[in-house]
Amino acid sequence: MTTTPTRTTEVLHTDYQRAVARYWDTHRNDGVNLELGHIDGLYHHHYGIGPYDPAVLDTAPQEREQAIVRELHRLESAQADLLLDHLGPLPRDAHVLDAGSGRGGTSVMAHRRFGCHVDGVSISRYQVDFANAQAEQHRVADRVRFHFRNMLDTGLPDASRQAVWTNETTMYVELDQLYAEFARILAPGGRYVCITGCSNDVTGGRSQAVSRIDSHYTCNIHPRSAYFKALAANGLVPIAVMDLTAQAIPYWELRAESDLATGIEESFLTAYREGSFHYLLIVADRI
Ligand code: GPP
Ligand code: MG
Repeated sequence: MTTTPTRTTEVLHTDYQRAVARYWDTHRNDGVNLELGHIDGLYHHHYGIGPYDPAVLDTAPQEREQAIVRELHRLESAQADLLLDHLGPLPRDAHVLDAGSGRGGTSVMAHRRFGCHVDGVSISRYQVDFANAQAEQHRVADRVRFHFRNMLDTGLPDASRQAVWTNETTMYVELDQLYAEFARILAPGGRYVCITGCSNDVTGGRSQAVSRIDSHYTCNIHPRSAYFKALAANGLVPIAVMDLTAQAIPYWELRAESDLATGIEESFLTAYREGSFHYLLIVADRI
């Protein structure tokens, strides 16, 4: 069975957290995420990586949009697959945490790949309910469960997780608090995998494009250095770091061609191309 977090403290601690919860509770008819998820029932809240097939842009007009949607979804699932490549191998009896689990797509994929128990936490009740309904739909609800909990304060027992990941969620929290919590719940030798967008300290202060992304999503993108400081301060030792920025650009180029574009595409393209923003994968082990 998956673990039901036992502590009954308040889930939302600050006005900012209440604002973030409200954002995700009210973003229900988000066309881009629902349309992509309808393809195979894996609903993601992260972006894609890798080249797209340029043939989709030459598809006949009546099929072009659906071809783009399929391709965007393939790239988003490829991103989750890359994250999972670094999370495992894991035994079937492993317990893992999806911290900021959204509508649950990466959690279902983790269970499919490893057979492991997955707990996801989100501060959006809507997302938790949606993700649990998906787990039922995929008939994995006995091993994949989602909880209305705060990833800074999960209520999970000490040293109870063999692996933890954050898939584009760390920009909503203080990293020191987050990694203190992960260090507490990870077993010694446990693995943490993060995919994130971060600002480039080398180029100085935050760029306009990064500020636009922050305000679009109500988030606070951290500088690159903040990740490594907070990991080191909490006994999480990096074993791999990949700069995925170049691989992230085609997704945004293709998304800009879609009717589902939300208006934030140009900010990502500008930020990545000018070098003020990186898309990183960080893998660390709990010592
Ligand atoms: C995507 O969510 C991720 C975030 C909102 C966090 C911010 C990520 C950064 C890398 C800065 P989504 O899939 O709900 O966004 P969209 O609706 O735009 O597809
Ligand atoms: Mg999305």
